[in-house]
Amino acid sequence: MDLSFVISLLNEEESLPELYDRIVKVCKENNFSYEIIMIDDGSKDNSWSVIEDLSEKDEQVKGIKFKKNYGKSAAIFEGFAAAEGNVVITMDADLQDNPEEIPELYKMITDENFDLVSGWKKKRYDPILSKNLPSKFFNFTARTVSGLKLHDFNCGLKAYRNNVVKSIEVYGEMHRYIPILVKQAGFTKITEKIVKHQERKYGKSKFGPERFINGFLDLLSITFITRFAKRPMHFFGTLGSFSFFIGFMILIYLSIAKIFWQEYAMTQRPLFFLGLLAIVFGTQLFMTGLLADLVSRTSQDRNKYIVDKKLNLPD
Ligand SMILES: Nc1nc2c(ncn2[C@@H]2O[C@H](COP(=O)(O)OP(=O)(O)O)[C@@H](O)[C@H]2O)c(=O)[nH]1
Ligand SMILES: [Mg+2]
Repeated sequence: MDLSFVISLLNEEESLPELYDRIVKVCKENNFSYEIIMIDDGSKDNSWSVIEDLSEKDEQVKGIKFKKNYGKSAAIFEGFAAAEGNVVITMDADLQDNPEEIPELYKMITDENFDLVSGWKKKRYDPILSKNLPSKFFNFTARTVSGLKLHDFNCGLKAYRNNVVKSIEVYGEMHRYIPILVKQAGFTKITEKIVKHQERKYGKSKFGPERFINGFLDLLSITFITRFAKRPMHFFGTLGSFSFFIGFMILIYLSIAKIFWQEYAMTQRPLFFLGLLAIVFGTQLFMTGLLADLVSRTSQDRNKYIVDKKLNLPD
């Protein structure tokens, strides 16, 4: 199969039929074999019955219905698990992304050998204050942290090589940072393509202001987890030992001073408290590292590595 579409949605009953028609039209014109996986994330409207209708009409339409709203990352994760096409395309269901971009994205994966092509809504049709500016800030931070030169990390329209989506775990609100996850999984051919963006035709945006805070915390945790999750002691242990060492040296110095030349009590010197603090703080960091190490030892995927190729061995 050439293409899998993974479409996660929440309350998009009006958009779905048109979205389906346009995707199928593009696929027919280009002779792509396809499947369309729609994940209904606990919609309160008729989205699911629309998906049921579509799937009766066309068996290439596959549906997953969540019992309740788990979030976009969860939906995308399930969609990825089901995707069989050589190229996997994620799209928003609200028709803000153009299905007409698909052939070009497909070609970039198959012919130009990219692992991930991320859309870039260079010209956005969203409110400036509540959307565009915050998103510029996010993308700047994400760029700095990850070293990936992308302008629009969170664009809904993306194309992946199939083994890429099987190698990453999208959870929490990590759908915003999928390119970072892909990079951390060891894929290097990541690029972007300018895509046309449309104004929302039906309904309204489902992401409110809470996404600023969540998005920011997720960025921190993604940076930390991908760098240190498998070896937390390296992070905490280094900091802790350093702090402990400084504190220890300060106290040694104060003791020597007291023994040999200082007349008033050691506790009257502010430096004493700094030394004490540094020792306590260092010990705590060290213990945190030790505990984190114990936790990560028992974690189920402590030995989960992504193997690229094997020779004379079963898969
Ligand atoms: N699975 C899932 N999808 C969602 C959720 N909220 C929004 N979406 C989908 O994500 C896409 C983008 O959402 P939208 O509200 O248009 O966000 P905006 O384009 O950033 O304003 C649409 O296809 C929505 O249906 C959610 O809670 N869960
Ligand atoms: Mg939208």
